Amino acid sequence: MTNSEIASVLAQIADLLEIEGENTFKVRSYQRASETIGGLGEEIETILKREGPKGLSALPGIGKSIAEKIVELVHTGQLQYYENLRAKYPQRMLDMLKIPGLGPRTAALVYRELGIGSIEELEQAAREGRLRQLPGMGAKSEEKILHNIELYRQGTERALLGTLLPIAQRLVDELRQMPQVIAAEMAGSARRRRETVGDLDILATSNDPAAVCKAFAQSDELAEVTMAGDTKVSGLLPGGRQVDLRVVQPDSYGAALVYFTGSKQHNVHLRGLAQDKGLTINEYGVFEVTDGGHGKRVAGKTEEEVYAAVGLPWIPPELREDRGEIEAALEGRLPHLITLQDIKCDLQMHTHGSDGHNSLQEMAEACMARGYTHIGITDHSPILRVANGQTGEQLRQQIEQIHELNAQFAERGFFILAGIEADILGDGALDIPEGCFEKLDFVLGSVHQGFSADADRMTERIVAALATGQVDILGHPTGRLLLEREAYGYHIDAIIEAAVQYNVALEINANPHRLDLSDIHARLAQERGALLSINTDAHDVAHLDFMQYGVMTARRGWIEPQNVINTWPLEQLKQWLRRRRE
Ligand code: DGT
Ligand code: CA
Ligand code: CA
Ligand code: ZN
Repeated sequence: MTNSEIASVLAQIADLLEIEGENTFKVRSYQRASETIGGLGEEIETILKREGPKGLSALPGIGKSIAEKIVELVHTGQLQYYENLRAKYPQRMLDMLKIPGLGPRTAALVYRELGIGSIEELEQAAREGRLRQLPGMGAKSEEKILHNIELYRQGTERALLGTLLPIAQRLVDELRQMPQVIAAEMAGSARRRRETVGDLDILATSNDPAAVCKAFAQSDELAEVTMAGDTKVSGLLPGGRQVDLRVVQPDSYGAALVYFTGSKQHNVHLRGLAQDKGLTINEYGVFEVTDGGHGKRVAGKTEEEVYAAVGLPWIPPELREDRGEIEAALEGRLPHLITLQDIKCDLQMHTHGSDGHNSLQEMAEACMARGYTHIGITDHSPILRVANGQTGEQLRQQIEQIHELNAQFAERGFFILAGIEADILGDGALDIPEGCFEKLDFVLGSVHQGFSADADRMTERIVAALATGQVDILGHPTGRLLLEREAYGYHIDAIIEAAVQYNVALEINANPHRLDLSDIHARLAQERGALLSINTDAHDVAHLDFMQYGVMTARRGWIEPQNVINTWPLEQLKQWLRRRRE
């Protein structure tokens, strides 16, 4: 049983208890336990083997009774308490909670009063105007529920890159282990590192495709195999998402990779280039065009060869969206893209100081282990009570503690910058406690409240914040949550212009739910001369690994390392931060 499976059962118990009308304390304890386990760096099974149930109770937020339930779940693969709760309600009742804005209280209400136990039943009731008779509901709420069901359905058509990429990587690794496989690679949007992915496309090359297909169909990662041929396997992942494997001949591998990596628009453009050269390009190779159809094969074995045949250098998959990369390649001006190895620091993370799961020291150690030379700590500011924002007194203590740690870390070549994630208030002022600005090394300003304001007002508010001269980095600039919440209204041009004018770096928040700025906005920012900062916003040491997704988004945005302040040596960063503190 994996940690995420355990976390999911605990989260469902919390939802069911809330539907039951249980007290919030009890509900909250299951939610916390779920969050703790979901964010653990180590498998629960390993902890149990080593330390027994005691090892569980030692984790934050896990009491004796929940620890016992986890032990039962791990040992028997089942939990009676959970099964009993589930049995009280229709099978698909909890699906309703996946609809944005629909909580357990509403689910309980519509079930109790109208016997509604699934999304479809809820949709029908809303269409027929039967929800408005319920207390606290009206025609407006029916409209909103219908709109949100629509949003939910769109969301299920795609999944986060952060969810699917690790699975795709495991599948590719399995293939590479097979003796018959010469090479394997993911293709499609996952290889292009698009922020959301529809389905997984995987390619392998072998002289014995049937054996590869047969072995792949046995993979533990697949919940179901829907089509098993001699050169192609289609299957479903546990959540129902599709995976396609194609096994091709070595002569065609490069051509197939180009074809199935896409994007479709990129491929169409390539075909045009080929045509101009009297060539035709497809998933099998590049061929000379003759009167009778396909003539001699000129390329196909590798991607480099395929691109070279149409007069291009190899183009990184992240750029293959037909957003000017082919023109740039033709003119020899493809960007020198940033890589994960360029990143020297992470400048947004939370600790026990606010809503993080780890101590300052633990975050610092984990960052050192990732090879960083410095980091910035940015716990929440006082006004954000829901996230346990720090008071001035607490912040001053934290800064003291950072100085002490820095004295210890000096010999290890590591430095912590004292920062804050300061809320941008309604008028653009920053929520920085009295007398703290001078003590801080930097300020990350973010909007966390008042999302319903219109685009003009929100933009004014953000621009006003940048104009205070107190902000060094604008955190998650548009507030979007992928597949969940649209960005608040904003005018990106004005925000970028202000970032340039006031010398503020715009964040690419690397959390796979955010990736904010997006690839397109990041590219625009770089073109206009703005600086960028890629940060994980980690609330747990495990989240520090999100950095890779931020870098992927940056690469899709054509970002070069020198424009990202996280690639700078500490001295250069310090000097830049001092620009408004001297
Ligand atoms: P997704 O799965 O919606 O996130 O996006 P992709 O890009 O993975 O698209 P998918 O899975 O439909 O197809 C994988 C690749 O196969 C796609 O990027 C390009 C190639 N491909 C699929 N259909 C066509 C087509 O009709 N023409 C061309 N030129 N290429 C195609
Ligand atoms: Ca795909
Ligand atoms: Ca596909
Ligand atoms: Zn935040």
